[in-house]
Amino acid sequence: MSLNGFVDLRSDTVTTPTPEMRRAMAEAEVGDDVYGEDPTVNKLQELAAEITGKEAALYVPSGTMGNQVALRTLTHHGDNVIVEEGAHILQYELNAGPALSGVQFRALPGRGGVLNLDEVRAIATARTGWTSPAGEVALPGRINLVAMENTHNRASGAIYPLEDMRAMAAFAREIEAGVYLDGARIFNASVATGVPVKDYASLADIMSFCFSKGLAAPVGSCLVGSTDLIAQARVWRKRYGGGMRQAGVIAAACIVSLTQMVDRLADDHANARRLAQGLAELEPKGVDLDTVQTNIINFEAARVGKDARALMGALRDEGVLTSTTRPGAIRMLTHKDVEDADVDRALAAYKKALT
Ligand code: TLP
Repeated sequence: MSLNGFVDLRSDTVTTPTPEMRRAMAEAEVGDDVYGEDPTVNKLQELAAEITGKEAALYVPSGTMGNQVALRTLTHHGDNVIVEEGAHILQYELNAGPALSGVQFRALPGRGGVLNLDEVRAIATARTGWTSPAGEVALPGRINLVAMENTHNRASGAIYPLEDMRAMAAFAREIEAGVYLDGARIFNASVATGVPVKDYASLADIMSFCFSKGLAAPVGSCLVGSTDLIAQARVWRKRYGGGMRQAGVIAAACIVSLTQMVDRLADDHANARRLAQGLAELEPKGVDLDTVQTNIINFEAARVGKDARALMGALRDEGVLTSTTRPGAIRMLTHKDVEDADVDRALAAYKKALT
């Protein structure tokens, strides 16, 4: 149960730091990270690079800044970026991509967040533009970057299978486009599949991942990539106002995330599964069990003739907080502050609210 007495399923971002994290934060050795002199940040970045198998890492204040710094590092103004249409970088970042990087998103519908390679190929190789008598060509131009998200937030935490990622990355190389991976929850994907994070990361020029979701640290994300790209990203982080000073105080908790909080994500997945199965028993069409692969569940209220907003209100009255990412659906996430008993409480609240 969370501190406020609610079963808080709104997001895994609501997790509070563990006692070990608080201790590490209190005792962290610090310096000025804009000078590159914070030993704890440096240690975190070395650990992140090692675990992901990349040359270098950069600690950033949020997942959104990570996405935007990576986008700015990997593109130029006017570039085309292929994304799945529900991607966080497109849907939840206040149009920061076009605003800050000047990119054009070419959004394609995916299946469980997975892009269709044939559709990407069709867009990337289309030559349907108009040519004036003077020979000017009106085309959106070539694809410069392919951005994937794993696990996929809007697709109920679905895993982007390694083989699909590999095929997409190979195609991106073929057309000389870059590859970006929003791996905010890549450790969830890795724990669920047994595929090392390194294998996913190896397919991207830059990958980001978050400490402040299932890994339960209070603040921060990391970008990982080659030494050269991370050096460029460091410049963009500063330009975006993300150069932090004695950031070791928060980075210390992220080191605990990487060393102590990864394996336990399996508990979150088991709880999500139990919650989803319980909901499916109450309303078989309410949950697509195939999509519940990690820690995110969407209850399709509209599909079972319920008003999602009213249902969320009734759940709240029973002490269960939920959120939503699209009309008609109620989103729930399990995390370290959701225990077995909380799953029971959530199921009891649904039972009462639905009948
Ligand atoms: N996701 C949040 C909300 O913004 C929707 C959540 O509660 O799930 N990439 C992915 C895949 C994300 O899910 C998120 C956050 C981010 C990036 C951005 O991270 P933050 O919130 O740290 O900026």
